[in-house]
Amino acid sequence: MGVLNVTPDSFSDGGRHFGPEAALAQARRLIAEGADLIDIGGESTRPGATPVPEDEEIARVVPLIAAIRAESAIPISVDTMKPSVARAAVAAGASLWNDVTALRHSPDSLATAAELGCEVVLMHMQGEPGTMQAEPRYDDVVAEVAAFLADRAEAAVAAGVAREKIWLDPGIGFGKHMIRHNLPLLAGLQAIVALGFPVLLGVSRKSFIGAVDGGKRGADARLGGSIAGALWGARAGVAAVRVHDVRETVQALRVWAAIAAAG
Ligand code: HH2
Repeated sequence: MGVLNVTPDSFSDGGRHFGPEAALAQARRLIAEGADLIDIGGESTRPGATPVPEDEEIARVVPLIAAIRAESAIPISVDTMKPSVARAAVAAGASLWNDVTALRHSPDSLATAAELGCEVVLMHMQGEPGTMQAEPRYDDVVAEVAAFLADRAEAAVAAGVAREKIWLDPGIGFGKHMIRHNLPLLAGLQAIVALGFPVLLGVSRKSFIGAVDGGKRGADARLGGSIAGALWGARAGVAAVRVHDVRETVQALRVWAAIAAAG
């Protein structure tokens, strides 16, 4: 899954693809580099990001989805917590709703997902985007994230979302201490995969990579760690990895798979 943020302030690529021309050019690049899916977001989830009104978010993502759909059949997901944005995105050609709140943001979220009939990613987050990194706490991060995701999947099914449309995501970096929570959660990823749904993993350019690497270097200097995370996820059986650097990740996954197949 290639990431395309049409925001001025995303932590990883903020502002770079903000204009319509630049965004479409980046979508073409992600497709050419081997993405199987493009995730389009119009509101940053990083702590301190400015909230985006829904009409503005729709104006950012919908024309881009329509423009990609006009020239490519690649599946498109929309990264939003707002049901109205998901609805507009699906009408424009998106087939997956990627919701970092696991359909908890609005009282309409569950019913809208059921009505749209699209695939949904239910992601784990402790707290709210603005404050989630203030003081995250877990007794057993793997068990708590797994229990939350199982619970949200059941809530979605109870609301009418088809079981086979559901993806789960442990939400690396969302309400998790960089080292004490993200690393054990990644180490225990198989417990999330064992829940029986396809798992999406997003580690690309995240801060914990900088923390492990001992420095405060920026998001651009985290490619090696991002690839390590993607390969770790593949080994644990995740169905997709959400990445900014598609070409390098595809190559790494192809080499890993070729070696595995030769054994
Ligand atoms: N991470 C980010 C945003 N959306 N969605 C899922 N399902 N999983 C993730 O790990 C995930 C996500 C954060 O990364 P990015 O989009 O680069 O930054 P921002 O939220 O600042 O736009």
